[in-house]
Amino acid sequence: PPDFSGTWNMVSNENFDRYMQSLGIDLITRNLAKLIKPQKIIEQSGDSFVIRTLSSLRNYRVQFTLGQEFDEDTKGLDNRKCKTLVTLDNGHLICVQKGEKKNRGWKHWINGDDLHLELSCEDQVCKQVYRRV
Ligand code: RET
Repeated sequence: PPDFSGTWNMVSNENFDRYMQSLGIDLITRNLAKLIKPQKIIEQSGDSFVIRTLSSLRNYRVQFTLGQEFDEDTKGLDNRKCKTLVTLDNGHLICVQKGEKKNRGWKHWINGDDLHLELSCEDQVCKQVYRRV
């Protein structure tokens, strides 16, 4: 199984604005968020993960254990509550965020030195790539 641990810097970000729009994030925040390249810091030990998304604008931290649903508060993003479940399937870390927004979640996988992240909400998919530092 892949080891997601490490520090990763964003190298590309497709359709982020429309993804943020689907979450109802305001225009000012979206315009600032589009300009930044966040860093991901992932700590994985066995089935437990801490993922930090760091940026000059805002930081976001999520902690979970594979297969254990938890209450996620997307504080600082769209400020919603979700019932969140992350599983590992064929090297893909798959997250489902049940709540007010349909079809919400994300997928992480590694390809060489690249960490891929696909973020979904309603009919929008944002594709991000991060490179290992
Ligand atoms: C930023 C800047 C402020 C506005 C928004 C942001 C989006 C953060 C996202 C984080 C996703 C985190 C994940 C964690 C687990 O892997 C960059 C903080 C909206 C979408 C998927």
